[in-house]
Amino acid sequence: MSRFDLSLYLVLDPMLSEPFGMIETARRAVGGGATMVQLRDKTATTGQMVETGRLLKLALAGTDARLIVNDDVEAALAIGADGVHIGQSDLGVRATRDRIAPEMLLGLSIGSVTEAEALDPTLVDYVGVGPVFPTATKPGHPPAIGIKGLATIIRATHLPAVAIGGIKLDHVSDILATGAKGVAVVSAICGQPDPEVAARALRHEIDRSVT
Ligand code: TZP
Ligand code: MG
Repeated sequence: MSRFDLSLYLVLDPMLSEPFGMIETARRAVGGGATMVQLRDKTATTGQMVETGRLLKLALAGTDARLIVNDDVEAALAIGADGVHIGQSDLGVRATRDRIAPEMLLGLSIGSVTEAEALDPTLVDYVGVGPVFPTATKPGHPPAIGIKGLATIIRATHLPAVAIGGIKLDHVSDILATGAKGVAVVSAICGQPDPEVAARALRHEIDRSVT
């Protein structure tokens, strides 16, 4: 397998994951075909992130799934995560890259052509592009870019891109047709009656769309 596979990227949400908890949600999602798991908890302390992240790492051991930590570089390092994902308002690409090991992945959220053109592709491994559709999972998000906006932004970057924001099963083929390497989802997996079944359905649709 290549260094990382963006095709089915689970972003964890602690509230939405409550029925199973984040660890079990991730374990089941990976069982269903998720290739990346991002620990994203906007209210957790670094200590809590480390505690959850270490359990996640154990849960994913022996699978090909990569573990990414949102925003908290210190936690990512303590966990021994595979990478960090940051937004436009976080520490900054250069500062983050300087703090992590060279082999660690660095993901950056972008939502416009301007942001795509501004990033240094030698420092970033992949981009998260969105929100494609409006979503209740990220309150106060910037305006949705739509499929057309996604396609335009993807054309403006040479980096592998994963689409995010309001993505459900029905959107997968249109999303992948823009050149996106995958879909990143929260609520399409977290809090679903069975996260493994939900992930497997997405996996099937992804595999059907790329072949
Ligand atoms: N960043 C842009 S949209 C979003 C994040 C973290 C939330 C996506 O959640 P969902 O439930 O897949 O719409
Ligand atoms: Mg952030």
